[in-house]
Amino acid sequence: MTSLLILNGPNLNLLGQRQPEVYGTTTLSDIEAMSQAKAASFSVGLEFKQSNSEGEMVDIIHAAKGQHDGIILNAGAYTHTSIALMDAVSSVELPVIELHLSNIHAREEFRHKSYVAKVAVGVICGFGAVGYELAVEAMVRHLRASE
Ligand code: CA2
Repeated sequence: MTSLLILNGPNLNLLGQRQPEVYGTTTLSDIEAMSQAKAASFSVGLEFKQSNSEGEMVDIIHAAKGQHDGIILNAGAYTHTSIALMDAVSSVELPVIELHLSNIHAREEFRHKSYVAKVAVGVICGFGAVGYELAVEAMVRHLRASE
C-alpha cells in the first residue's frame, strides 16, 4: 500500500491555540484528521508527525526511506533557513511537496526564500488547512503518474 508522511516543523503544534488572527482556529489535530480522511479516500496510508527540532526532522526524513513513498513537508520557519533539511530531502530520494498554510510570498521578505523548494517536486501555499488535503491529492497523483 502506498504510504505518505506529513511532517510539520516548529511551532505548528500551537496551531489553533495561539495567534488565531494569523494562523486560524484549526488545530494540528484537526488537520491530521482531515489529512487522514483524504488519504483514506485514495486508499493510501498516512503518517502525520510534528517536531520543533531541526535535527529530529532530519532524522524523521532519513527514516522515511523505505517506509513511505512521498513526503509532504511544512518545515515552518526552517523552510527559510535550513540547508540541513534540504540535504536530508535530497539524500532520501523521495518526492517531497513543500506546504505552507500561509502564502509565504505575500508575507515578509525573509519568508520568500525557501531551501526546501529547491528539492521539492512542487509547492502549495496560501490555502490554510485545505492545503494539506490538496497536497495529499497532489502527491497521490504524482506517484500514480510515475508508476
Ligand atoms: O504558513 C506556514 O505554514 C508556515 O510554514 C508557518 C511557519 C512560518 O514560519 C512559515 O514562514 C510559514 C510558522 C508556524 C508557526 O505556527 C504558529 C501557530 C500558532 C501560533 C504561533 C505560531
